[in-house]
Amino acid sequence: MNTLFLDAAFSKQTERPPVWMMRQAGRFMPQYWEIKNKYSFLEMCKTPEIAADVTMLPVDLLGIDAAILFSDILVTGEAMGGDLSFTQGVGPKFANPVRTLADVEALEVDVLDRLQYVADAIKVIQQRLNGSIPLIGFAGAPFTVMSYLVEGGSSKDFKTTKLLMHNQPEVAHLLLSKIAKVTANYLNLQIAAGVNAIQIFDSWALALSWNDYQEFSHRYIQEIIAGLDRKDIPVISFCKGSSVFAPIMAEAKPDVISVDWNADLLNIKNSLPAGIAVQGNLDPHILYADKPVIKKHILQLFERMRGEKGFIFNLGHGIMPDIPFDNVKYAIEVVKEFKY
Ligand code: 1CP
Repeated sequence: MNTLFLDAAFSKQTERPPVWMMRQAGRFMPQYWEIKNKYSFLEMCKTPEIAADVTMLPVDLLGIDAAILFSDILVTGEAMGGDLSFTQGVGPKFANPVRTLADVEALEVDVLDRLQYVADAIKVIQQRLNGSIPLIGFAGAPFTVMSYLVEGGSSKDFKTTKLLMHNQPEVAHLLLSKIAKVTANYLNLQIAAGVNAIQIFDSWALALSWNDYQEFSHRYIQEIIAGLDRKDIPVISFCKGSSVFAPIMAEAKPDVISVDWNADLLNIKNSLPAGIAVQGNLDPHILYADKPVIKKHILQLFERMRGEKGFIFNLGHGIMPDIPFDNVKYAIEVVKEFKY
């Protein structure tokens, strides 16, 4: 197996930084659309052979150092009772938003059988990967998943979610603790099925104040990580807002913190306890630019991180759907040609 990714995640020396990209299997790929045009998004997630086909696209076409399971962070919310749909151009929707104590009480927690399709997909993917590179499993963090359940979909300001947190904190905490229980069980299901690493996505933590981040997000991530059957499986904690929250994130004891693009990556790494690796943190917008610009920005980051153990190259957030495929491929070539 190519162990670059796992070695860097455990802060061991590597000959170059390993590379994978958030949303590497997705809409920027013409081959993704060939599959997407035949099935709905949830059908793709729930049919192990199709989820495996999509997971393998960036493995075969881009040569990344780690694959990530094709699924979505919202499948936990669906399993708990959320009426989830994805519509082209609209994004995710929960038709039955969770806003009252009764709504929260109605959500189920003992739901692993409804997520068995993910374990099945992991087994098919591992057969296809055949030991070539590691497979990353993932789940959404409780705060980010809660925001979709409460808002009923995407949000710009998280107004309804924050009102619930501030006016009825006990209801928000009941909801978060239910999501956290399901998430820990769900990640352990993925570990048992054979993933080699775990990433927790708290995409919208950036919306929270320092105190609210600790009370409504960090606590639950800490609980999830503490409940994982980790063995030799590294845990990556990602949030937008990590430039600010990294010191709190470190208290949950992940192996890796995935950093947004606002911060200087070396400064963040130096501020963390020894043994926590960093992942990141190219601004994904760089991938719209001309190739010499892409190369310059990647090499700048690598010069800054030269000599550091525990660095995984990635973007500060996911690849946007309209980034040219060729630019993504080029960026990965630049990384793979680099030698420390
Ligand atoms: O229409 C389509 O083709 C569906 C688009 C799509 C895709 C390809 C969605 C809907 N989800 C995904 C896959 C996905 N989602 C992966 C697969 C692995 C990969 O290649 O990275 C992962 C890890 C996710 C996780 C996810 N879903 C996050 C966290 C990561 C992030 O980018 O911040 C979030 C916030 C979601 C919610 C979601 N699902 C889909 C969309 C369009 C969104 C975001 C909507 C919004 O902005 O609120």
